[in-house]
Amino acid sequence: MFERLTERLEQVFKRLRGYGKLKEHHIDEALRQIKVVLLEADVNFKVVREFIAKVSDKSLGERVLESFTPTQQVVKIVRDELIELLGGEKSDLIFSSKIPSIFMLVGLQGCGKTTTAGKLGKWLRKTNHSPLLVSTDVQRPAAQEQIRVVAEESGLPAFSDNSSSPLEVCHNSMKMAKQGGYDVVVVDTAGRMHINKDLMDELSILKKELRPAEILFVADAMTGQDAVKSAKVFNENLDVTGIILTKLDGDARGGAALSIKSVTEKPIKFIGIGERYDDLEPFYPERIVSRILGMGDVLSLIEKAEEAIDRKEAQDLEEKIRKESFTLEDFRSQLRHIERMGPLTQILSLFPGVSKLKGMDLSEISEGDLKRIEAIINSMTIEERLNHTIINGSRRKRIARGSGTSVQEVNQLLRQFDQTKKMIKQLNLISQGKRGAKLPFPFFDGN
Ligand SMILES: Nc1nc2c(ncn2[C@@H]2O[C@H](COP(=O)(O)OP(=O)(O)O)[C@@H](O)[C@H]2O)c(=O)[nH]1
Ligand SMILES: [Mg+2]
Repeated sequence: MFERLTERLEQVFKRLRGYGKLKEHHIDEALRQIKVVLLEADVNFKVVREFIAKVSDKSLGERVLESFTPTQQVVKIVRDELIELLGGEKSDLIFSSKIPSIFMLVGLQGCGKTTTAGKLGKWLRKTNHSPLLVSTDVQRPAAQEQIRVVAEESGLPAFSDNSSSPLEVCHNSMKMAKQGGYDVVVVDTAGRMHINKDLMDELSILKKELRPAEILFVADAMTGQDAVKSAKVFNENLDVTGIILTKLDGDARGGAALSIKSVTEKPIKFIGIGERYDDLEPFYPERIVSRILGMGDVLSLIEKAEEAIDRKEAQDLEEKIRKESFTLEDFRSQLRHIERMGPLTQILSLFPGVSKLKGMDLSEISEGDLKRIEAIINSMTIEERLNHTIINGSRRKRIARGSGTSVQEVNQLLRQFDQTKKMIKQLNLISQGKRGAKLPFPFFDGN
């Protein structure tokens, strides 16, 4: 589903992540690319324009550019706006207070109405309803036979008789529903190749007489903007209550899905993802967007990480790392944050060229180790903390005594800190593109 869209958006974000420091013009450029991607996916151009304007508004503020993770922030804004575009919240079916509820399926020929009647019936059955299927297509000879077959294949009852008017079939089916204790009547209606007045008149009469709880426009996602245009006309004539998008399993580019809610102001309630009667899913905007962005897990990780971090502190630390003025004092304050995924490891992982931190997994340090390290640093004078190179043999002895540890342990900590500093230096060389810069084993893999 939407593979190409996913692929293209990933490329845009990847490029964005590649810049060391994100600038306004980088975001502008990314937005231009996203615009092209959406237009290529056949999203309605007005929808695209509004979408880009909203994302741009939210991305170009200081808050994003100066945040700890500007690219992730932009990704998050794009995600949130895509969710909005798809309707925000999941939208449930509405049942009438009087039994039976009538759900009318409307749409052009071939969009999947009859198949969807079977799918929806099956889904209703699964959610403890008792649906009856009926078709109001009395013109096409095969239509009544077809709804019987669909009902049989999906294990549901269908009503059909030899009535000559759509309204009459409906009224008769209503009687059967009441007698048989069916609480929902799914009404499959006649379609046409193109929108015409006859069809709209017929459907308007049905609407007026039946007072359906739902009029669901069935849209073939494969037809892109054509589906959106007909949705608009059907909605203007019938004031539909929701949309079912079919054939999302095909090579639909995503244009219909991303435009239809915005253009009609009606929610997508279900999606059809295959030809079988089980291939119908309630529509969750958030899940679809995660699929489109192809990074469901990554996004939630980003959110977790952001919660855990004091942004201001993270920025200060990043600055120190870049200027190589990271001291034992900073080291100690980082150790205190280990239980909330300290910014140190995260910032390091943002440096270009560092794919994965290895051996730097501070979470493996035990509680006891932490206490000892902290005690050692506490026993240092402030000069020592700010400049560890002055810590000679006699100072080491004093610190060991003061912290109740051994000189070996003090040495070990200083060695560890030295290695961290070296690693930081190498990272800076790499991010500045210096050749020959290598990451010291055993800290992590470079690439
Ligand atoms: N792949 C796929 N095919 C579908 C889906 N929904 C319907 N179809 C197919 O679309 C064609 C037309 O469906 P039909 O229900 O007869 O459309 P109608 O003319 O609107 O009643 C049939 O071949 C269905 O199997 C879907 O979600 N995915
Ligand atoms: Mg049909």
